[in-house]
Amino acid sequence: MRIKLTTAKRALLGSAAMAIMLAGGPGWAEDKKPIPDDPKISHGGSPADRYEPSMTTLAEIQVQIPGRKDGDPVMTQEEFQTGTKIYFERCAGCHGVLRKGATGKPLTPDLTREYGYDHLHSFITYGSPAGMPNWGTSGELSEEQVDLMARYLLLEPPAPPEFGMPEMLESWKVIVAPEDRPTKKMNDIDIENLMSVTLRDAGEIALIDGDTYEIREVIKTGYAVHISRISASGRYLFVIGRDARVNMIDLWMEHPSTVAEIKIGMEARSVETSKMEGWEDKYAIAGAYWPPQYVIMDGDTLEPKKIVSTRGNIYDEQTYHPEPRVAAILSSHYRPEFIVNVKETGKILLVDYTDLKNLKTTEIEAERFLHDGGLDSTHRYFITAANARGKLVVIDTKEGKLTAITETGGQTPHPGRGANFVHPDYGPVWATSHLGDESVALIGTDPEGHPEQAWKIVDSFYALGGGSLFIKTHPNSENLYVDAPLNPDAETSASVAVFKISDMKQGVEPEFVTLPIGEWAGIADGQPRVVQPEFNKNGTEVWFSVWNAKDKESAIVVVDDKTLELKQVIKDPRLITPTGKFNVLNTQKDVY
Ligand code: DHE
Repeated sequence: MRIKLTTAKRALLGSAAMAIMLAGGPGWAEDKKPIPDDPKISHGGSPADRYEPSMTTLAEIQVQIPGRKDGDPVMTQEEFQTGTKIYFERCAGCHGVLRKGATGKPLTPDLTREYGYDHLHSFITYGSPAGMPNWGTSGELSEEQVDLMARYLLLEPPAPPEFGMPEMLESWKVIVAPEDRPTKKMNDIDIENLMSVTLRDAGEIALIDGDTYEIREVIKTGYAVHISRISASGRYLFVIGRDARVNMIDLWMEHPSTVAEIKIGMEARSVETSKMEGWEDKYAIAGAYWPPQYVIMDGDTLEPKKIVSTRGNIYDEQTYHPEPRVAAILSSHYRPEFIVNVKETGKILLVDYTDLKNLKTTEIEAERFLHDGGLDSTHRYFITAANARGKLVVIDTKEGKLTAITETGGQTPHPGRGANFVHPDYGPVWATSHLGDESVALIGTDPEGHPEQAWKIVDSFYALGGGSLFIKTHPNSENLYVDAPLNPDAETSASVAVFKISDMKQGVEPEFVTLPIGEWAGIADGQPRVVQPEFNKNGTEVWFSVWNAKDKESAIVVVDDKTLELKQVIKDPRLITPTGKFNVLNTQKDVY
């Protein structure tokens, strides 16, 4: 069954969603209850609120009250520990680990003492129009917790531990040495069509055979595992958990499994490997949220070679930021360089890995709050979202220079790696959807053939609703898929919009069909969200995660890209909270 939405229904869904989002608080209508057990709910009600980072690993560390002074509020060690846990899980994503501010305001004691207890108490209780969630009135924090947090913020923040070479070396394990690994592929899997699926709350990945839909392996990885990336040769799979544990998996083994692992910090989100010709599989790199740093590792063993801190000055204000997090990392195809997004200082680093002893880095002034992004179809340009600023930044990876910074016109662009296709009127474009509204924006990517359109937003149109995280197409596909997993409406968050690329026309709002993926999964219990379209290697099928609470059934739904009909529902008790999916060939070759 397929539903086609009328423009009126679309408008209604869009505006209802926006009304709820703009209200700032949870604002869940009775029939649209938050999805139970969802960690993101703890950040408040709007899609953007719910997408703020949780420093869940830092939340577990043991801290001491920093030297109490006369006049400090009385707080027991136990209360301080509880306050720290709540702070790292719910506040640090916006206000920073050290409370020096990020997308949210700084909350250092010099400021909080000026505000005073009563002000802090009501701020936490009622929130603010600027985006602070109403923790108290929404019931997210109890009256006791609001009181505790108002007192906690008057104290000096605890400093979480650093994580340098001794800690990394201590965590580093080579489980199968390179010389003991197979010299040829020892299994019958079509590795190029293998899908590495994040099982978020299980701290595992599932390797699913793209030909047979069979789960070939389930492999233990880091906590709240986040993304997978593939080495240039396609042999090694790298997986990173939010606890900053990197697993290196050898896909040639009879039963693919971890051959090396390391922890590169306390909180992390990104991992990548060297892809430049002549440097294939030589190095791996991972970026951390805490401590703010990236580390370059040996591509065969994960031996840590070089740790580089990202602490430094914000690109425009030129004031010091103590904790600029490392967001997306990509590998250049034009130079032996890693492309590293540094979120809070708004810098993109091009890290030359040819000589780690004499490390050369090009530091590009971009925009603050860099998040995710991908390459254009030629792989020359890196396009990335400074999402809290509503902008796209374009880097020329061949020349090593900033090319453009463009407003998308939407709120909080969130492209994943984005989607490249040839628009019938505008030529080659790259697309992003948005977290904060229902729009999809297309940016022209062909400065040679279409110089008028290059690096401008050439079109913007409506998809299902706000709360989109990922958008995808494939060179062999005629379709553009847009999800909306963080939309407050349960039906919308379980559906996907599909646009026919050849029907797109200048000046005409494109129609889309809505695929009820959640309904197709046939899950009776819970309110699963549908997240992250990912193609198989030939671009003939697109896979969706039907992401339910961890104690409820989830699924992967496979759709035939030509007919848009259901092809397969993959269910298995081991598929706990599936989210990201990474086809080996598409990820290895940066095809999206
Ligand atoms: Fe992600 C990519 C950070 C929450 C699924 N996510 C990324 C990247 C970053 C990031 C920096 C880019 C990595 C790269 O390319 O090197 N993600 C964050 C957060 O800080 C945030 C907002 C909150 C947090 O506490 O982690 C966050 N992410 C989520 C989720 O809740 C998602 C939807 C489900 C999950 O598994 O956790 C999620 N993020 C993903 C996925 C990608 C990703 C699937 C890779 C997309 C791709 O196609 O490459």
